[in-house]
Amino acid sequence: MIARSWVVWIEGLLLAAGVSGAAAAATISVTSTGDADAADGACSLREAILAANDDAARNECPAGNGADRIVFGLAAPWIVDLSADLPVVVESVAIRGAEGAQVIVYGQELYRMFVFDSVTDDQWFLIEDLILAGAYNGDSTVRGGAVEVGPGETVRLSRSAFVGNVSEGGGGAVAVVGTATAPATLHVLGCDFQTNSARGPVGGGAVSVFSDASAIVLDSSFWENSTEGLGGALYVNRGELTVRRSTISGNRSDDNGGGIGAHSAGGSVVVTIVDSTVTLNQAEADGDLAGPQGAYAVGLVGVLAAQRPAADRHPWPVVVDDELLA
Ligand SMILES: [Ca+2]
Ligand SMILES: [Ca+2]
Ligand SMILES: [Ca+2]
Repeated sequence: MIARSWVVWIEGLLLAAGVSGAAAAATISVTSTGDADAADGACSLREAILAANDDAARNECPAGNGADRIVFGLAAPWIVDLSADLPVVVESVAIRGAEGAQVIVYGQELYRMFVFDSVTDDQWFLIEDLILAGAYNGDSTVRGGAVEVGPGETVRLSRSAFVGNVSEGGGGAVAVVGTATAPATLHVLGCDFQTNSARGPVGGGAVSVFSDASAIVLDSSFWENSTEGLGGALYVNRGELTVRRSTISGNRSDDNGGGIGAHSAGGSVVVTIVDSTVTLNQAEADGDLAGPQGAYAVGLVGVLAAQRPAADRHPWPVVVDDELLA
């Protein structure tokens, strides 16, 4: 079901872009867990991204052709240890690991991973069946530890896990950043976010939806993520966030919104939560270790719409024992 919906989504985007999927795509197979950009007998993830970006062969990696696929050609499990930030991904591409197996990209707690942004906008990007762990964004002026979605772009994250990623600029694991004229879109489907962290005033321990952007989160879980800003798990500023059939538990904010934080500066913010569980999250705005309402906090002109599901499903919002330590 998930795979089929993914195919329909990609086909729709290709049609919308006027692209013939059959004519303009190459499959680039990563054949090394190494991270070199060198003629060394194997195609690394780094080289594959460059080959897909440039539609030209890069050392052992074959040339991309328009919207490409990057796959992993070795038997899982395996780990790509990064030695530097990965190149910005500038053209539509699907990066797919191995369903049901472990293909891990590890940032060594030093490096950023996937920044998706094109000059033309309206590109699409997919990450599927990957584990992204230990990414680090040390630049407080940009967002996202493991993934950043730039203005005008659409990204889908599917069946992937995000573990122990850290950002100094909001969005410990993932950030989506739009502009008024080029909004950005994030779809999260069947993903797990654990122990990611956003330092500094911009929040979203796991995911930050930052200005003129929207995110839809389905069938996903958020455990023990944390931030010094708003939203221990999820933060949205001047944008829209929809969460369905998901669990947000044990996350923490040193500001407000242990689970979800929403804030609006110069626009509107809408958070919709349906058929999900938000439990045991904590917020500690003033450090006195006492207070209620840690599940979510909505500031300024924020709107929180907690819709109830159909009668045959468990009622929502299920908010239990959340604490706002404020
Ligand atoms: Ca090589
Ligand atoms: Ca390409
Ligand atoms: Ca762009």
